[in-house]
Amino acid sequence: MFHYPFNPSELSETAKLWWDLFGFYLAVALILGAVIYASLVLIPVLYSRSRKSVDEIKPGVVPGDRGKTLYLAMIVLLIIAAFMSIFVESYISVNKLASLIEDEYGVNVDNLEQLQPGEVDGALIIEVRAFQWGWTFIYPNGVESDVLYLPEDRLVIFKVTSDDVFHAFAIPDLRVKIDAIPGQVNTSWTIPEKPGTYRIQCYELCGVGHAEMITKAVVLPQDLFDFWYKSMGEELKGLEGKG
Ligand SMILES: [Cu+2]
Repeated sequence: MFHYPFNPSELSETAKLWWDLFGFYLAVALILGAVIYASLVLIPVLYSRSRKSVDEIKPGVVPGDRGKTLYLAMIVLLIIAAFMSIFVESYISVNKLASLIEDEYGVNVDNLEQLQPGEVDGALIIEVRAFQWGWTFIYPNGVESDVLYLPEDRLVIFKVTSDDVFHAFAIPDLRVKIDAIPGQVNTSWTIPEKPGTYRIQCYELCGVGHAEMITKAVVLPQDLFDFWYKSMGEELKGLEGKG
């Protein structure tokens, strides 16, 4: 598991994973870039030293010099190894986080579609409805809000859909992004790690109000979130009782 030492954000588990993978891809790209640019300089120098006349070079015939052929073969192998390492590292990192979540919450993050809104082993499932132009967040206790309140250090699962056209739900700081499609429910998740206020924005051009389709995610310490959640739920019950 590669850890990116310059990670500017430990705001959520998904953000941490994102930065670690970004760091790994960057390292691979830098190494590969260095080898390729060095080759651009080295190969003409190596070949020019052989001072072969144009008549000696025959199309389709590899020069007899094994050293240069070996050098080229190693570059090709390195490029293949670099791509393989990206696949392997991504697979290992994603699976490691998934198994941690499975241990803690009993939830398989590859299989969230089956879960129904409601609380599952301490995880919070929130329904996200996008519309032209805004957001509604519906909690398991029936509370609806246009600001997304989240508990710190708890698995939060988003069930995302749209009332009208294609939108995309995103909390960039927490590295959450998923399409909101009418007639379809897409699932995403995160574990917020730091209380604070983060921007929520639509990432799919959805009409003239697209740029203003902004709200905020407020991550609260668990006790504060529980207080908000309970008191809003009781208020809702009170209103329903009167009606
Ligand atoms: Cu939109």
